Amino acid sequence: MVILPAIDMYDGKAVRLYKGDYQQMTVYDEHPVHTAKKFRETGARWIHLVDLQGARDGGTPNMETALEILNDTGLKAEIGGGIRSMDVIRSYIDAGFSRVILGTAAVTNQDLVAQAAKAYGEKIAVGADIKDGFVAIKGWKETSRYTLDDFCSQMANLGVRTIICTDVSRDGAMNGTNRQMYQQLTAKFPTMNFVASGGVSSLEDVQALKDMGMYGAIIGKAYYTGAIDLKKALQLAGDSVDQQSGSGNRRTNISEESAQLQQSTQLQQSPRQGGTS
Ligand code: AMZ
Repeated sequence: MVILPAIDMYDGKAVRLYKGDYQQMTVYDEHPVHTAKKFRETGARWIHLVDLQGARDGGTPNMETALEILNDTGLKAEIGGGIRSMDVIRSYIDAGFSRVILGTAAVTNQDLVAQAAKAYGEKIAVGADIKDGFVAIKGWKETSRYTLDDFCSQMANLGVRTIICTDVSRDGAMNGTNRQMYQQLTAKFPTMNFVASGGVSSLEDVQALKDMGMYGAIIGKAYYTGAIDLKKALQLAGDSVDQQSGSGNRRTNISEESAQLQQSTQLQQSPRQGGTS
């Protein structure tokens, strides 16, 4: 499973919101590229970036910051927030982003989704941000009429394979991720790649998501608060740079470490394990 540590950008800074509320914002880094470099040094291969102003207002005010992160770290990057036209999709992909995420446009402009999926294939993902049972748009300030299931079916029909699914009520809340929702999604849409986002707060969450066949997990607040040790999460998921491309002994050591970690995680299962909250 892929682990994507996250940077949400606002005014060029790395911030976190509580349940997507722009009034409840914590600034974690005035210069997000430093945080991104730490992700890289820790062994991450991927980064998840969101332009929060773009998501709320449209446009891409944090594009420069995003490009700096991409170019200075060499991480594989996905980005969402304000991507609502083919021109913007093209700019990000031409700049070297591995994946762009369409949220609002996936609800309001499905011709764009189909056109983009046709032109860029796996580089196009959509965000399914679930609020009160329906897909939320425009910085999670509005909800559409799509249920998660209907939305995923529709996106599959349009040629999209990767869906980043956020339970808004868990985002930044550190209460654990919505395992039941992801379990149902992977069972119902076995050919899709699902990325879990929102509330991933422990190594047990990471293990559970991996076990149910999720393609990826986004780690946001849990990284910034120290609740999740990114290196351990990467090892548990089998996604650190060393595991993917390391040589000989180092690789063996990491596999052993990963097995031990997995064992100890299973031993320390929290009461939440297997539950829904
Ligand atoms: O935290 C929020 N309020 C928020 C957020 N993180 N609102 C939107 N987003 C993210 C989505 C998706 O990655 O999870 O922005 C992207 C969607 O943006 P848009 O502009 O396509 O709807």
